[in-house]
Amino acid sequence: MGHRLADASAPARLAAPGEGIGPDELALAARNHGLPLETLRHDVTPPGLHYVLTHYDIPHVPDGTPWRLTVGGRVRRPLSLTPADLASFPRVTTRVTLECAGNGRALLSPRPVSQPWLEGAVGTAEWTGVPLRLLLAEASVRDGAVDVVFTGADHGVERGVEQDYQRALPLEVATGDDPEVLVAYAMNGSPLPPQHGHPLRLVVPGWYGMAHVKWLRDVTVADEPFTGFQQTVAYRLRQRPEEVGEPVTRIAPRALLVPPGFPDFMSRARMLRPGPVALEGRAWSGFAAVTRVEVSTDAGASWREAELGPEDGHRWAWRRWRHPWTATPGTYELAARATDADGRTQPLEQPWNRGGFANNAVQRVPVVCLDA
Ligand SMILES: Nc1nc2c(c(=O)[nH]1)N[C@H]1C(S)=C(S)[C@@H](COP(=O)(O)O)O[C@H]1N2
Ligand SMILES: [Mo]
Repeated sequence: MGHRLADASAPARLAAPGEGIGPDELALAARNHGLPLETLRHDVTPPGLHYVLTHYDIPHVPDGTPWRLTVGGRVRRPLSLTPADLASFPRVTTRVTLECAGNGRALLSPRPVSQPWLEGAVGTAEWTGVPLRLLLAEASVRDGAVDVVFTGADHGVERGVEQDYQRALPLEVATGDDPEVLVAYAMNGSPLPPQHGHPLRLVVPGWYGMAHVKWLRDVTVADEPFTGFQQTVAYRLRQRPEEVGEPVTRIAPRALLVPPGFPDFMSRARMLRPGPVALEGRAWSGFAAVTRVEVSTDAGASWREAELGPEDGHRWAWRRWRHPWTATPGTYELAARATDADGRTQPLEQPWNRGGFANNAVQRVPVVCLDA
């Protein structure tokens, strides 16, 4: 008797009311770690602290493994490039804040059963590589192209569907220069680490993580919209499983606080002593520059303007913000809220969707200020 894959593409499950994180979600959470929020203090996230998300296995690609990036489909000159060939193209370094579309999922109710992110699925790195538009120009895209499909070297099964990890971008995004999409071969000045896509990955500044295909091995220009699992089944905003849904694309604005004071080991509850406290954190948006961050120390009843740090030419990276506060004994709920140049801001209560995507509800940080 043979073994077959179960129900192709059954809808993802929602947790029952009060159902805790199960062993499957724990296994995912232990593989795919978030950014410890105290490390929001770094402008560029040090290696190993950047969040990681991998649907299947991390491919084993030791140094010296032959690797080819093929560029084909509706092009006049198909390419087959080694990582060394890529080094002969112009090199660009861009500081990019990357966030998983599922960040905040585990805080939703009902909770979509998947990688159970709290708020740490974010990190900022300096990515170095070749602008994708130059590779596509070299390959010479033919008329009639609509999508560019990116394939990673990792393979697995998701909801009964066996697949290579694949995502597409519309042609105008793939060939655009704002943002400029990169085929990256370095992170923070070193070759990509295994978990971040060694030897090559896509970087799509301003877009949620799922677009940044790791272990990139093929780029195919297509004359029809791509209908792969990660494009049309996963990563859609839906209320009900049968809806087509809107695609998940750019990163919604979000501010996060560096949790002040010191934590309780088990509960992570924060404690601090009376006196001046510099509330600080980071804010970003994939749509337009962050122009405003407000801070609340009374659970969102009142808000005060935080001081925003300089953009310093890093449009696609998070911005620092700060707000001085003097703590007196008592309990507080801290919150921060970002607004971008298009006027997009963060909701106090999250509008729900089945996949738990693009949850940018305001973070809440309960703190206790002790008696001296
Ligand atoms: N090949 C491949 N690329 C991938 C993924 C994957 O599972 N396989 N996961 C995507 C998702 S959902 C996210 S959030 C980002 C995470 O990138 P990071 O692990 O470098 O932070 O990679 C994206 N690229
Ligand atoms: Mo993700």
